[in-house]
Amino acid sequence: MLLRNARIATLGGSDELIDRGAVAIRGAVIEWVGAEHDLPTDQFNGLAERDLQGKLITPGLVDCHTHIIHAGNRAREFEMRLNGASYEDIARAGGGILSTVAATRAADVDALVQAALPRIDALLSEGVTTLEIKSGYGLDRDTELNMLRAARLIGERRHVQIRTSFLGAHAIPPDYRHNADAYIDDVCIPTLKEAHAEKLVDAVDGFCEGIAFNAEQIRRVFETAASLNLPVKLHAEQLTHQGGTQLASEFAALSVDHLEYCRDDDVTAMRNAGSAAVLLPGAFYTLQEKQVPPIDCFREHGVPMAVATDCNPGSSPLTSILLCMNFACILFQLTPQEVLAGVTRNATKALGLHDIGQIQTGMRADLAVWDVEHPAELVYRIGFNPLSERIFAGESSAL
Ligand code: DI6
Ligand code: FE
Repeated sequence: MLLRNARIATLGGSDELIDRGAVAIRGAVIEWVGAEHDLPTDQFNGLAERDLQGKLITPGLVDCHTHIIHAGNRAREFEMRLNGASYEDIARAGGGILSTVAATRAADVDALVQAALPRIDALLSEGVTTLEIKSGYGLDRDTELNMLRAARLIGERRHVQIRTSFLGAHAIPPDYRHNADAYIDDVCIPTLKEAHAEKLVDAVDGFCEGIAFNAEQIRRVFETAASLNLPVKLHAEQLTHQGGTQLASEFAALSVDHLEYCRDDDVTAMRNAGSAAVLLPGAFYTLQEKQVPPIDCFREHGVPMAVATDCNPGSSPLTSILLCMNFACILFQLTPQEVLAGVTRNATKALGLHDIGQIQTGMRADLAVWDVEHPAELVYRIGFNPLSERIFAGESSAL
């Protein structure tokens, strides 16, 4: 198809919009993008033309950090936190992630898919075309594998690209309560190998935190990842500074995520490693965190900033990427341009993908068409969805 008379945010480097622009799509691929007056019309005679009447086209949005597959909910803990309990208190008392682990272990693959689909659909309805999904609520062999199988099934049931991350090192399961090292060696690492053999793993993640694993335990998981040629990413410095960022940088992590308590020398390590910073304002908001990630330092060192929902039942029960973008501006002082790059070009970097995230010749035609004049309009409204059309791999899905 040939989309004409559109405003286009290509995310190709400059923030400039193309006014009266066109995008030519053949099959799943973008064949041409530019201003209408430069369009080599004869080259695209066969394509179905569509007049977009000035609507804005952006790359399809990429939610690069979610725990969207899980069973149950944690509304009760939400109430406990409103009454003064902290996220860490609840985790140490055996609630938190472990309460979702109990619910998730009790669900089969099909139940996990069914539970996740309404949340997935909420994201797709806001223009998401690629979504990362982590395991990490099984913490045993069977359930970790089932979560990843459920993630792959979602990619078959919906027009969306799914990227999986193995997060076996997410929390210490009750059966290994005083033996985190044995959990890593006897469960986490063997399960990672099995999941990889079943082609269920695109990247390996961990939670480096006082209430989870220390850097030396995560290191063993990352060494296994390296031996399997899998890229890594890490939840680091979310609640306290634990040195996860330095470790992740040693392994040239695709991304380091959360980062509220990260320091200047962590940022330089990330820059040297080429890692993206994934900012998760939904967790910051939900936990009423006060410490903002060092945004100016990321800017100064040119560390690409991505923005994601962290959709999970505890610290970020957020299924709106548009609200997440608004949070990133209001809570972290990102500009609307930075936020748009954060859910497109830079989110793509955080996943190690190269064929999406921008509107460029040769890239896959994953696009979002918005009934707005300017990208800032996507970000500033609260709770309004101006998506007019979503195009995944060249195919338009009516809303
Ligand atoms: N950090 C998070 O924000 C999620 N996991 C993590 O390591 C929270 C997961 C949960 O509370 O269920
Ligand atoms: Fe997370």
